[in-house]
Amino acid sequence: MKKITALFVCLAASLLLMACVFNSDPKPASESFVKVSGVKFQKDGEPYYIAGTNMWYAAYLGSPSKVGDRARLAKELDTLKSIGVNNLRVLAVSEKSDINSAVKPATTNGFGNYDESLLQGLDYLLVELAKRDMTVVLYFNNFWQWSGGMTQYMSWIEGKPVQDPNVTNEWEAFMAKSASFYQSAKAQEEYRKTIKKIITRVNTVSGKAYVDDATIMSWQLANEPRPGNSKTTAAEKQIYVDWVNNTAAYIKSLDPHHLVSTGSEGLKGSVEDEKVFVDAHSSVNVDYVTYHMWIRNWGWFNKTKPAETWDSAWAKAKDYLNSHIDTAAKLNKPIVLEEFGLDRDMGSFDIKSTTQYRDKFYQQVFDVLLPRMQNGDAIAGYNIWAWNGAGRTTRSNYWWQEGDDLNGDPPQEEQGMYGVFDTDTSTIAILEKFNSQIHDIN
Ligand code: IFL
Repeated sequence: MKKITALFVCLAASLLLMACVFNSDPKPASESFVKVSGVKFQKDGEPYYIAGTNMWYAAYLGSPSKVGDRARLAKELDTLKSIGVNNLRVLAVSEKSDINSAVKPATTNGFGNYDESLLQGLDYLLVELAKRDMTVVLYFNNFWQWSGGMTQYMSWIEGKPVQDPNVTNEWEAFMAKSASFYQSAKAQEEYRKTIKKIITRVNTVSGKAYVDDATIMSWQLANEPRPGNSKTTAAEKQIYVDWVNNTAAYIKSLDPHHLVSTGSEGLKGSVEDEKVFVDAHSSVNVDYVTYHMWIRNWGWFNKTKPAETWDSAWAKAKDYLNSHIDTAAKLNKPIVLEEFGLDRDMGSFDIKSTTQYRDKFYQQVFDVLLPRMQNGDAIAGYNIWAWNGAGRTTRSNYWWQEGDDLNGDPPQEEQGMYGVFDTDTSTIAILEKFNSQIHDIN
């Protein structure tokens, strides 16, 4: 009898094993990841164009803690999905900072001290994006101060407070401090620990390992990393390029299937040195090229003299748009215009103010990108900066304070400056039309 029971148990175990083998998904986990094919993206073997927005705070909304707002997150994602948006660019981690220009709370409260509820917000976001067949670009750091970023790393290491450039107006000194991050062995060690922490995470909502999650389109080194300020030396430029290449290689060593990108603004974020931009996007570990375009921040357009400055600003913008696509073609990689935006008319932050120049700007940008996409050129998508959606401010001075709605305009800028509200119907109509046009390209 014992023998018969043992035989039966053995048979049942074998059948179970066979069932497991035959039922297991034969596709490798990376099958539906966004991939690069020449100068284009593909997903599930089909062309994949990025029709996206920046929403740096999306993982915050997913948090189960009081900073989160899961109902708002669902509403924002539904609205974005309904107008054809298929990609978000999102901040993965923030660093706790005391300055007014930085978001609070933060993911990292000191080296190795993570706020698990914000990480769970990222878990939740990934699941909500997957439900809507959307993808996400996740950046690990920030050259600017609004999320703590590189200067906060240096502040922890040196034990000195961050000098907020919104207060000091010393942007050159700020950029030099931010760029000192690349040269600090301790900063690099801690940065890599954070990268590893995120990449090796297992989603607490879905149980899926991040490395297996096709919702993640790309890991990104940082938001707008620059080699330094206007006085950057040749040696510092090389340090920056080495940092890009070494970090990208490190990410690939942890996760060979996901794409890796820099978060660079292009020539303007490369101390206007074409070689720096090209060298920072040449490595096999950097899968595609990124660029940003800020016609008012860069002094090409004057928001209080729109009619007088528009034509010359647009001439520069058109050249910037096209020349970067040509550079990407030479590198034989896709390029994404992953940030651009313009103020509401006359620089108003009021949600009720008009957006004629912003609409004109978006439309003209899209009129440049669409034929180049249709022509098979290297431009593979865009993300506007940024989506405010249902976020609102009640502050008469428009500055964010802890506990306020989170908006696409980060705390270092007035709420309503560049963000698109869900009531901006003329702008949204332009986005919706362009998204449908690019989804028709194959
Ligand atoms: O908010 C800014 C953000 O830090 C960025 N680039 C420009 C945005 C608007 O000034 O990454």
